[in-house]
Amino acid sequence: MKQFLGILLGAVVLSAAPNTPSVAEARKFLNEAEARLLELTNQAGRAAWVQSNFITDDTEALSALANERQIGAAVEFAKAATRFDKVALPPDMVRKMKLLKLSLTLAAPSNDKERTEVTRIASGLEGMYGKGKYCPGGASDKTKCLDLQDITRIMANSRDEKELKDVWKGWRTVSPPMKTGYTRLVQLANKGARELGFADTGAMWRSKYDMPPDEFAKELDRLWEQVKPLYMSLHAYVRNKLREKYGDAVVPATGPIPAHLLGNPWAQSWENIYPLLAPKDADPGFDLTEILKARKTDAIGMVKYGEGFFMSLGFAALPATFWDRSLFVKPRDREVVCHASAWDVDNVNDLRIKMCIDITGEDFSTIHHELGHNFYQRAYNTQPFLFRDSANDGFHEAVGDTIALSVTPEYLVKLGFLKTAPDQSKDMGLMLHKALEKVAFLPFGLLIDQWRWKVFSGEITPEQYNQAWWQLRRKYQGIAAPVDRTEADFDAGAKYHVAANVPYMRYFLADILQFQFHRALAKTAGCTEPLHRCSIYNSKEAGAKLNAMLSIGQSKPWPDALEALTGQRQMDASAIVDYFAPLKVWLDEQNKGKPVGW
Ligand code: X8Z
Ligand code: ZN
Repeated sequence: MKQFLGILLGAVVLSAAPNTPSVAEARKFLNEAEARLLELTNQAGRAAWVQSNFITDDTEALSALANERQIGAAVEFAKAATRFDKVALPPDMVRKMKLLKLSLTLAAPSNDKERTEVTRIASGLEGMYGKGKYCPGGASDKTKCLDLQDITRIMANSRDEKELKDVWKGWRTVSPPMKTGYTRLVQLANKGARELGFADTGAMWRSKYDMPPDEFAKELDRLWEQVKPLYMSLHAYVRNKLREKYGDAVVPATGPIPAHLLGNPWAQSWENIYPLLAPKDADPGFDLTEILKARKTDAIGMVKYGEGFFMSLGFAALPATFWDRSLFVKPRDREVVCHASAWDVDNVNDLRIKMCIDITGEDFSTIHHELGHNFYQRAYNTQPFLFRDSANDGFHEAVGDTIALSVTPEYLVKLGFLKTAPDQSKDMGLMLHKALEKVAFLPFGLLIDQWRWKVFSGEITPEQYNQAWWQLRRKYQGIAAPVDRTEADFDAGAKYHVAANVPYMRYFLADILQFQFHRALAKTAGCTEPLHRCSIYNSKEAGAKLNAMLSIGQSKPWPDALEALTGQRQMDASAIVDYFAPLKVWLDEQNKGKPVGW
């Protein structure tokens, strides 16, 4: 059979030989594709901006239409690119052809009706999430309805177990109506992915990392094994402290932690419960939220601090249009998608963020995160269109977080937020606070797409969506739902990125990469302190090094970009492990004689 195939293929190739396209034709094709995709991407970006800033049936329809056109063209170009598969092209053109086939997150089917359907579903799901509210008094009493910002505040600050359980459950009333649409989205997106030659949408997502998709999955296992012991120690310590606070009946000695007690609607990062867990006599003896509030910092003031950090590294100020066009505060009179995001609407310099800023330390970090996207976007804006993206998606998510790691006590002194930096001998608190943000997040970052990949492949069927979701939550995070769940619930849909179909593994990678970046940049900046005390603020050398990596965009495989900054070609969790090494020792001492694991 093999030989037969060989002969057949040979015959096809031979007869096709005279028509083999030339390099010049390939170049012309790429130029046209880039110009057209830039135009359609910008149109879709504008429509999406308006939709997210003003959710109505009409803006949803307009955004869906623009997406349909953009996706339709991208699919056509990806298919047409296969015409050049056998042509010997220069490396940059080979890479562009490859990226054309990989650029989509949602590959709609070529059938017009189905393409319209899937883009409408996608816009609708994001809109449902954005408009989502929990109305404790029932639908009749709208004045009592809580939006996600209200729920986030309650989960961050309340220590009333009943109230926490109520809002935890309440937020999950927004997602069951999404399940039918989501199930259909999975079917249609898979059909589109198959037309492009991928087994399913998950396989398409895993193909974007300059290595075979199976090898990428193995890389993730390797990285997770590197950080797992650290997570286990943190989990055991937190469970024990929560038992002391809420009692044995609520928090089991050896089982998973109930998901409503960790200070966040999804239990994805736990820094808001730091006060319950703080070591005695430890720093931070300061609370960034309180400092910001006491200084009467407003939303724009918070963003200015973020911009100031990037400028201290040598980056140019944000354009005036950034300040005119961004959304910083939740409007009172219309529905918006509050989930924070960063945009470059013309793919050159129309940078914006959209965020319903709260004056908190958590949002101070998120602002740096978002600006990291904007400064990255601007750094690669002179690349050809197909190279205007990050080295891999984890890089995009890591840049702003890397900067936020430099928000050290010494930096806060420079801003005038603190009179003096606390003594290093009391740093366990500082490190624990950071671990509640970064180490707690690792298994969450990993599991969302473990779930979605199986959903796309069909290994998890719609009848098993919720049960499989909680199995993974238990397996990786060691947490459990505080109330019984059934398949009438759709808890995955209560997370933005599932409703909005945004891949999530990027955040797991970013959690690892940002420490690798921070370690390299701190060295460049000449810092000899422990890593958690290093700030690259004001270091033009570190800024130049960072910019060298950012400006590569996606023009090279990601190991080249990583090497430009760190000298390493592999993602390496030793940086995060080293950063928290003293904390690990301390946690293990606290956990002595107590159960670890679940
Ligand atoms: O979605 C985000 C950013 C926008 S790209 C705010 N993050 C993830 C999340 O909120 O779930 C940042 C950390 C993880
Ligand atoms: Zn981001």
